[in-house]
Amino acid sequence: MAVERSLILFKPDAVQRKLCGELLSRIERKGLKVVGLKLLQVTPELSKQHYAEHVTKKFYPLLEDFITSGPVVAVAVEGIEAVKVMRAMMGSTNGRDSAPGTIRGDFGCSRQMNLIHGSDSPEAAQRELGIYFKPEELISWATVLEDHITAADER
Ligand code: IDP
Ligand code: MG
Repeated sequence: MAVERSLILFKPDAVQRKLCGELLSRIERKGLKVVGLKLLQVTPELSKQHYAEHVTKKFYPLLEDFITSGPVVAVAVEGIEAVKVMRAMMGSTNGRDSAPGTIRGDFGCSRQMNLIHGSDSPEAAQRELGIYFKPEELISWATVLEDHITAADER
C-alpha cells in the first residue's frame, strides 16, 4: 500500500479556538507522521491558488475572507493511505452533518468554519504541499515505532 503525504490546514477558527494541540494530537495518536509544520497567514493570492477549483463559486468571497482572517497551521502528514485516512478523520464538510468522533463532528457546527482542510486526492496533495511548503521544509524521518503501527505486509 502506498505511503502518501497530505496537506492539512488547521483553519483560522481552529487557531482562534485553541484547538491546534487537540487536532495535532489526534493526528499523532492515529499513527500518522508529521513531516512538515508551520504557522502562517494566508494571503488572498495564496487562497486563490489553494482554492482554485472554488474561485468562481458563489461562496468563494466568504471562504477567502474566512481563510485569510487569521493565522493557520499547515501540517504535512505522512502515512499509508494518508489522504483517505485524514479525510475520514476530518468528517464531512458541514460540521452539522459530520459524524461524532470526527474532527468536524466533534468540534464544529458550521459548513464554512469547519476547522480543518485536508487534500482530497494524492494528486491534490502534491499540488497543495507545493503551495505551502518548500521541498527543504518537508523532512523524511524514521520512527522506531513503525513496527507497532503497521504490519510488514501493509508497507
Ligand atoms: P472540503 O473542505 O470538505 O473538501 P470543499 O467543498 O472543498 O470542502 O470546500 C472547501 C471549503 O470551502 C470548505 O471546507 C468550507 O470551509 C468552505 N465551503 C464549502 N462549501 C461552502 C458553502 O456553500 N458556503 C460557504 N463556505 C463553503
Ligand atoms: Mg475540498
